[in-house]
Parts: sequence; C-alpha cells; structure tokens
Amino acid sequence: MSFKYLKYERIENAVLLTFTNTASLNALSSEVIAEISEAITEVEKKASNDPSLRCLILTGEGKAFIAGADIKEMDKLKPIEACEFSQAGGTVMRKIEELSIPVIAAVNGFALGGGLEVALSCDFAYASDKAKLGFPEATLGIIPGFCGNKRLVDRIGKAAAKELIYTGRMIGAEDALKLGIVNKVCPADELMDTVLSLAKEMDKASPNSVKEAKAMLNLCSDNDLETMMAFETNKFGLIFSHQDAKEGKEAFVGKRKPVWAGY
Ligand code: CO8
Repeated sequence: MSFKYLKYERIENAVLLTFTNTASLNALSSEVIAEISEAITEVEKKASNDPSLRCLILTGEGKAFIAGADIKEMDKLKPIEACEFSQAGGTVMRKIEELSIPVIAAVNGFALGGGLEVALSCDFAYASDKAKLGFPEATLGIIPGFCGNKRLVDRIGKAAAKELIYTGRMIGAEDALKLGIVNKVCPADELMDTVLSLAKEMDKASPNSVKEAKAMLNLCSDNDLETMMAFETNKFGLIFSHQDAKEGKEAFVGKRKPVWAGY
C-alpha cells in the first residue's frame, strides 16, 4: 500500500506503519487522519485472512512519533469544523483500539497532544529513552479532543491525568514509564528490534485467544465486575468450541508445540 504521509510495510509477523511527514513532526492533519483510517482498514482486512499477521506497530520517522494535531490546520477551524475534526480523529482512535490484532506504539520521539492520544489508543506502548510525552492542549487554549481525556484517566488515574493536562507538562520516557503510560523504555537504537521481538513472542499464543482476550480486556474499563464475570463466563465457554482450545491443551499433554488453526 502506498500513502503520502505513511509508510506501510510487512516485517515478519507485523505490519509496521510509520508516520513520515517529518516537516511538521508528523502532525495529524485531516489528510493524515484519513490515511491512517485507510491503513487500519487494510490491516484489518489482511489480519482476517492471514493469522500469521500478529500485530500492528505504529512509529514515527525523525524526532517525533506525532507532535500532535496539526496546529496550523486547526488555527483555521470554525467551531463546527473543530467538532468534525475531533470526530474524525476520535473515530480513527477507536478504529486503532478495536483492531482485532494488537497494536503497539513504538514511541520514538515527541508524542504530544493528538500524538499521545494515538499512543493511548494502542494496546500498549514502548518508548525510546529520547521520547517526550504530554498533553500541551491547555497551553494552546484548547483541550484534548480525540477522547484522550478518558483514555489517559483509564491508563493512569484521574489525579495524575489532571496534573498532566492542567500543566501541559512534557515528561520524559522514564516518567511516562512510572506513570504507566508506556510499558517499557529502550535505548533509541534498540526500540524497533525490541518491539519486533515482542511481536515475535506473540507467535507462541493462539491468534484466536489473543483476539478474544483483546476484545474482553477492552471491555474492562467500562463495565463492573459482575458484568465482566458474565461476559467472561460466556466467552470462556464459547472458546472451547474453537479448534485452538483443543490443540493447545493436547499439545501440552503431548509435550509438543501447538499448531494454531487461525480464527
Ligand atoms: N502542528 C503543526 N506543525 C507542527 C506541529 C503541530 N502539532 N508540531 C511541530 N510542527 C512544525 C513546526 O511548526 C515546524 O514547522 P516550520 O519548520 O514550518 O516552522 C516543524 O514542525 C518543526 O518543529 P519545531 O521547529 O517547533 O521543532 P522543535 O524541535 O524546536 O520543537 C516541539 C519540537 C517541542 C515538539 C514543538 O514543535 C512543539 O511544541 N510542537 C507543538 C506541540 C503541540 O502543542 N502539540 C499539541 C497540538 S494540539 C492537539 O494535538 C489536540 C488534539 C485534539 C484535537 C481535537 C480536534 C479539535
């Protein structure tokens, strides 16, 4: 697939999607948002036919992951257009979050505003030790607008989220790790190898189990324990009708590697 502002490539068991609009530090213009949406649709299509595709990795070229929504474009927006922009971005964040395979953010540099919202829409993030993260919106007179308020609260709790958003403070990767915004910090030149080997590690797991676990985990923050128990009990029963549930257990008993069936 070819795009103006993205590089789309298959590497081993992953699709690597790289933001390449380095002149604006990979800022999210409406054109970029539309391209990301198209790329995610393509990955979903591929994943449904090819169980060897285990995850999508998002990263940025140059010194930024994404330095936020495109401020120059937003500068011209009327309120109704700002709503439309927020809705378009929010829809893409949801698409990333709901992709049937895991999405990992490899945060190579600045992940600010809408850029951090993209990282928070991923299943989780690994960061370079050079990364800088934050929500500078309030310093621009606006607020996070791609549903980043909710995702940040879900990720790090309300008080820590409020501190970051009220100050617009930019934090380093180690602080982001302490807050739980990223799962791991790597030396910059090792980030991509580390993320690719994490992706390889998922080959051990059944693609169907990962898909079902992702759907279940995504439901957790908006449902109480009773509801989740009901969902989980139901899904747990259903998964026993999938070939992989038989294969995984038989392989363990037979002391061999499982051969996964796909979806
Ligand atoms: N939008 C547009 N252009 C940008 C952006 C951006 N977010 N970030 C950087 N650029 C451009 C710069 O204008 C500059 O372009 P030019 O060379 O034409 O002047 C080029 O990228 C390089 O940037 P700098 O020279 O500033 O690079 P520095 O290394 O000096 O600084 C920073 C890097 C600190 C990252 C700095 O560029 C910066 O502060 N950028 C803005 C960060 C920011 O505030 N992001 C949040 C934006 S708001 C947002 O994301 C809201 C999301 C929700 C929207 C809801 C819809 C309504």
